[in-house]
Amino acid sequence: MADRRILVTGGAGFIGSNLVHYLLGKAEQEHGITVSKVVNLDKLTYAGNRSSLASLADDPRHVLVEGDIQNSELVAFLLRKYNLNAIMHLAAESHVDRSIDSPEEFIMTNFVGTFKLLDAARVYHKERQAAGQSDFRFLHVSTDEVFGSLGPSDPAFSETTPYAPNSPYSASKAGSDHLARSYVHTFHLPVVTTNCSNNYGPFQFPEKLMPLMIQKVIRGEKLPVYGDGSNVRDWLYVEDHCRGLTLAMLKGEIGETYNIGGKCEMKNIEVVHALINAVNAERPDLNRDPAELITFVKDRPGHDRRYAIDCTKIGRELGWQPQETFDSGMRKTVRWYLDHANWIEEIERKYQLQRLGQA
Ligand code: NAD
Ligand code: TDX
Repeated sequence: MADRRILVTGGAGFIGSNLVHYLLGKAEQEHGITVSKVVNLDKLTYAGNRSSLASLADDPRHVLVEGDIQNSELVAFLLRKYNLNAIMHLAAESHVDRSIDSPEEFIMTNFVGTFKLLDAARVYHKERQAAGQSDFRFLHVSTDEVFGSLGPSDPAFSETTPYAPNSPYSASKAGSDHLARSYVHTFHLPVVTTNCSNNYGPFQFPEKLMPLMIQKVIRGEKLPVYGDGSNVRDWLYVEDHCRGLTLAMLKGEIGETYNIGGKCEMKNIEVVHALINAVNAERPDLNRDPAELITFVKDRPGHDRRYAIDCTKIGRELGWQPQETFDSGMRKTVRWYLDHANWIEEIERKYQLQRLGQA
């Protein structure tokens, strides 16, 4: 159990790359484990970036494989070749606005892809069990969006809140959560599921609220706030999420689900003001004026009003608590984007080439 050999799916994306760095960095000390191999299976869509993993280029414990989770033969090959004993499944199409514009890829990756991965894991786990090895774990990484939208005074989502997904993204994730559950009950696959709130931090593709707004504040561009800006999200610094995922993988009860959240509900407009203030504090020369930049634009169709997470269970049972406050995490994040302009420029260049069909 102490030596973990892990297949991370989607490990070139935002949370996945932070997770790979965490597993091969702080995780060993924080959890008293050895991570001797991380096989990172990623399709390298627009959201996946080799450059987020550049500092691991000479680390023999990390292998990046460009491939699709829907490729069952490839998954089966990797599990056996590297004698892996855990899967941490993050690969997904993750952006709600894209799921409204073109939902099909969300169904294929998030639902069908998760099914293919679960089924490859089922066969592999059975083989290992027959050989006397029973230490396998499948961590299914999901979202708070599966629970739908809260009214202003509704209690936060708990693990027993009924599912009520409202976008093709959240519906595809909800479907994948149900598949994961069914594989525990029907096939005794040792799956643990987590549902987390909005993450922010380094290596996040600049289509999501925080990195998009930070870039625009730096460049002095208009900040498109959907609707009246009063939709509420709960915000969690990505490394806190990675710590929670690792704990759930190592210590979570098979078949259980754990909510992970930042205990930090904020209106979008408050987040945007906080980001402008933080950029101005780091770069007083920019001196951006919120009134000049903030623009209220047409609302997202079906825009969920409020998400809030009750994360008592993971605190009580696994001893997890967020370590960053919104203020400390947000300031680190703003500093990171200011210091890594080259990361943003490189992925913007790659994205433009992909759109032109040249990459
Ligand atoms: P992301 O979009 O930044 O990264 C997704 C990664 O998956 C990319 O590297 C992409 O190339 C890869 N990928 C996509 N399709 C693939 C396929 N078919 N096969 C292999 N790889 C594929 O996403 P993220 O924000 O890092 O989210 C990771 C996971 O965490 C997702 O499952 C998401 O639903 C969940 N989650 C995200 C948040 C958040 O705030 N970002 C919150 C809760 C849960
Ligand atoms: O330009 C914008 N303007 C704006 O007002 C964008 C991109 C977003 N928003 C609003 C919409 C949301 O209320 O900000 C909020 C956050 O938006 P996103 O960053 O797109 O995140 P969200 O839709 O809340 O979903 C995120 O959290 C849960 C992730 O993208 C999901 O993958 C995760 O499951």
